[in-house]
Amino acid sequence: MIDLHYWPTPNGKKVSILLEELGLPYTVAPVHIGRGDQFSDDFLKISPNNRMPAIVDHAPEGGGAPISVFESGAIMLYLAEKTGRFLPADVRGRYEVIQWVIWQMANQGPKFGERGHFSRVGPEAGDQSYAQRRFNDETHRLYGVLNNRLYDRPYIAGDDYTIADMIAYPWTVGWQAQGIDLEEFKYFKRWFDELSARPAVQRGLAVSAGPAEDPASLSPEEQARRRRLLYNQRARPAPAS
Ligand SMILES: N[C@@H](CCC(=O)N[C@@H](CS)C(=O)NCC(=O)O)C(=O)O
Repeated sequence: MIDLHYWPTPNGKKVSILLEELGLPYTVAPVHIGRGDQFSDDFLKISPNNRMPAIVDHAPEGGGAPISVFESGAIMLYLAEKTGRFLPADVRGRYEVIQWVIWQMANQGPKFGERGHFSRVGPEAGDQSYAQRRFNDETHRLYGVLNNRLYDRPYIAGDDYTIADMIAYPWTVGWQAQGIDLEEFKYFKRWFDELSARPAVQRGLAVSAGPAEDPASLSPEEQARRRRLLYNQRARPAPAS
């Protein structure tokens, strides 16, 4: 059995989609990031960067103690290796996939994430126009990278659907809010429509972490507390020796 430490964001949904595609049994352990669950001592033991997703595999290959993995790219690789699926075994095919998994982790995820951040910050943070333009442009550029990649192959790593597709897809579900015109990226759109129609992708996207909360129901004080918690993080002190 696998514990999925999860909150329903694009990074969390990468892993729920893969688990659904694999048909592996898992239980969801909610990490309510607005309330600050990611800072609990127990969670930091498995995810020292105070970010979800993370997994704990209670039945790892070869037996022994449970294995925990944080960082969604590492989790995708771990689950693909464990099951021998969605990651080719030959060196060429394998590194086609791995380089796109790392592309997602180093480019698409962070840049799209910062685009979202700078589009949300309020006027109290001052003029954000430079940062907004920078990350809107990067987002547009990265859609172009995907579109050009998908021009002459059905999936990101080639002929087969792999974890490279599953890791990039959830960040594109918000294309409209990201200011993207799908007519400009028709090869991307073909891929996006195909993945969106997969039942396991739909199940993975729908995985919840409990009843949805209406942000408007939060008091202004609670909203401000949550913004500080998420937007003003600084180093945690090391334990005393
Ligand atoms: N590179 C990480 C990013 C994970 C990440 O940024 N998770 C966010 C939610 S999407 C989080 O846990 N945020 C909590 C916080 O900012 O304290 C991964 O891909 O796993």
